[in-house]
Amino acid sequence: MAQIIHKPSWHIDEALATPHSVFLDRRELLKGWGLAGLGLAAAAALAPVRVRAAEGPAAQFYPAKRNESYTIDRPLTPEEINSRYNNFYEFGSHKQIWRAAQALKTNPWDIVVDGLVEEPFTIGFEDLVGRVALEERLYRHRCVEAWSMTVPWTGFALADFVSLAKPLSSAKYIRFETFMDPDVAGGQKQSWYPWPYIEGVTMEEAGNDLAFMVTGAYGQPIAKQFGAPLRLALPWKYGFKSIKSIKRISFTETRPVSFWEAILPQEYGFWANVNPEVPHPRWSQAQERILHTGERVPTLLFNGYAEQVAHLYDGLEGQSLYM
Ligand SMILES: Nc1nc2c(c(=O)[nH]1)N[C@H]1C(S)=C(S)[C@@H](COP(=O)(O)O)O[C@H]1N2
Ligand SMILES: [Mo]
Repeated sequence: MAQIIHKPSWHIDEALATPHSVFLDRRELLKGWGLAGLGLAAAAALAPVRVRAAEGPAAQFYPAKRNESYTIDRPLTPEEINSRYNNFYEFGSHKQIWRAAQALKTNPWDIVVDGLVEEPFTIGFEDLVGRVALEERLYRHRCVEAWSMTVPWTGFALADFVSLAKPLSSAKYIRFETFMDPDVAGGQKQSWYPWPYIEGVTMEEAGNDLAFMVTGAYGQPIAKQFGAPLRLALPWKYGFKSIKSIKRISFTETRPVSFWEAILPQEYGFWANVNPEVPHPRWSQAQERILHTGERVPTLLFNGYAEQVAHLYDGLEGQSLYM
């Protein structure tokens, strides 16, 4: 695996030197589970790692009805695989962070809404979920590391949240911030990272039908390692845009600088739209590994969602739309 060649001036540890590189090959991972060469039946025999419906916040809303407009032509990634292969740097940079993430306390969970809105407010997660309509959607999920999954998310349109928040017409972007609690999330003790995790979208992107606020997966409240109780899913962008465990949502006039952009602006930008023809500076994006089968398939422009989102970028061709 190629490393960054030039050393940044600031302190960098070994894990940070390869953010978003593949620490574990999928085959190694399956080997680690004693599953190499075995089929799905064996994978399914793994104990599921998830919150039981009765324990999760807003559990009474599950399972939500599937919206058939958002189905895809790929098999779903088994929950047992997905829930043990995550990126959640607050809990470490390895691929076993699902265990560490169980320390997160998600109930109660308040979300601050501020910035360019008629009236800033704080809303409890359960209260928020009570004001929107939950539905299930099957989405592709493509990490910049060139692996992909297919996930049955439950949630509500980001546009519905925007209506609730009542932004001013001067708002051009939405900035999302993850919780900050180094006592619970050991990764946040690594002071060379610019915690908390930040992500952002334009108001136009937020209004697109595909932009989804996720509260559940696999028919239940989302497991902690997926970013409970509230995360984003922006399926036409690389996975790092889909920020987890959101605590604060701010409407801004200036473009937010995201966590990864602050660390490595030459590798991770604001737009991060999936494009097979634009390689990451250290690896190709032409193909992806479907996580649970190991199959390599061609990556699609906008991760297969070009028809729904390509128009969002008309007139922006001069920008780095694909990193
Ligand atoms: N707060 C936070 N959000 C995050 C991350 C993170 O480390 N912290 N990782 C991102 C990356 S790189 C990816 S690929 C997805 C992974 O989501 P998953 O673990 O549900 O597959 O979450 C994104 N959201
Ligand atoms: Mo990622």
